[in-house]
Amino acid sequence: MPATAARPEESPARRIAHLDMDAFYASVELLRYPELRGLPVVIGGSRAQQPLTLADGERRFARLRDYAGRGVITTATYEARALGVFSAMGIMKAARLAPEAILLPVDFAAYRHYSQLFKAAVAKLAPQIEDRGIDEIYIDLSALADDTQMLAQRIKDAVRAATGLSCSICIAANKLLAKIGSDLDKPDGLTLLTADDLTRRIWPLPARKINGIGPKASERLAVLGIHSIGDLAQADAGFLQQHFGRSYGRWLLAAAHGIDERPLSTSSEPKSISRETTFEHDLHPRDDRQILGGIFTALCTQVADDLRRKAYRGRTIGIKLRFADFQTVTRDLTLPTAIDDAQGIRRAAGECLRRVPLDRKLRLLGVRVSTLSGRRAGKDRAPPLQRELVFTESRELGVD
Ligand code: TTP
Ligand code: MG
Ligand code: MG
Repeated sequence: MPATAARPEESPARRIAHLDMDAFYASVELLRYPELRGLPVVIGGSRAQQPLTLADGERRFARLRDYAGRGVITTATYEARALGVFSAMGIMKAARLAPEAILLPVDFAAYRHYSQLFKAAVAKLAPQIEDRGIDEIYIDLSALADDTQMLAQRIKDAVRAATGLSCSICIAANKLLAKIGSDLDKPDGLTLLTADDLTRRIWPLPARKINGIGPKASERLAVLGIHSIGDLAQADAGFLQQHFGRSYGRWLLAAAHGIDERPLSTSSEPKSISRETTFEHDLHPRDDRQILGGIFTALCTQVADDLRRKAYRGRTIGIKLRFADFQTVTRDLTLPTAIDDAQGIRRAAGECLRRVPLDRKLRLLGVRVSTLSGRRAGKDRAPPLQRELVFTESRELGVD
């Protein structure tokens, strides 16, 4: 075991919570359509899947079996997951597994609203928060006096009171363990992990449950006979460093032993803001020039709106193209001054576009603005780079 293993006993124990909303987008939709509670529901459609309200007030919902297109599922209720339907699965594939499941369109504005509500509710109880995206946060509870279980319950109650939604929370000694733990008793989980739980609850889990071991690393570990976190913890330090490099090899072993000294990063400045869309049908830059032009302009407008809503300007404007064969190309350019207007973004993105040979069909188009500076503070210096905000949508187009 690495020498740092004894540290947690020496330093005053930290209490770090990870909170993650349950089936977030789907749960927000159920607030709006309570008659769908208990049913398999999938979120991922576009406007075409908007429920119809009949003359008698009854609502008619789209079913997965009626879907035709290339949209992807953002999330599904636990009832739909029981049928094998999960995030990132194609809707057509999901339709074969759960043809009767309800399909609802994505409504980012609503999810952002509830995201703000739950974060504000937690901040009132515990202000040390690291924002990890739309439905999750870390909370540092170390400075608070109360009993850990009571704090966790109070936070869950506050989230429910503010939003009507359930979340899962884990309190552990650090971010790494809290993140793994919040998934252990989902949905509506309240998990406390102590030092004893490492071997009992963490080691039996697959190595990929560690945030930072992605699909590639977990595949390489599996080839080496390392499947569980426990396997990883028992591995030889030199062997891991030989296969994964010094720094990642060391980190892997420390992570498997539940060691993580990272503090919370409490400022939540995004490093880029982008919008991208996968077309319902591949589009050719020549034959579908007008449609593509419209989509391109709309993406620029959306990014400009996102920038202004979040009070940022950006100097680097980039584009992303994915061709029908999945080859992905990006181009960007950096302007002398930061901008947040749709026209300026469209002009710069158009420049980038001219640097890509457009001779094949496209399946995705994206626009990104980075090198951000806070507009509100009037500073022209880029804030610390921490995370990316990407709004992905699947768009239905009336073309064959
Ligand atoms: P998650 O927290 O990963 O999932 P979840 O909240 O739906 O379900 P769980 O109870 O397991 O936490 O993601 C939060 C939201 O982010 C999710 O509701 C939809 C969106 N999302 C996508 O759009 N695409 C994805 O591939 C994933 C994983 C999530
Ligand atoms: Mg979640
Ligand atoms: Mg999440």
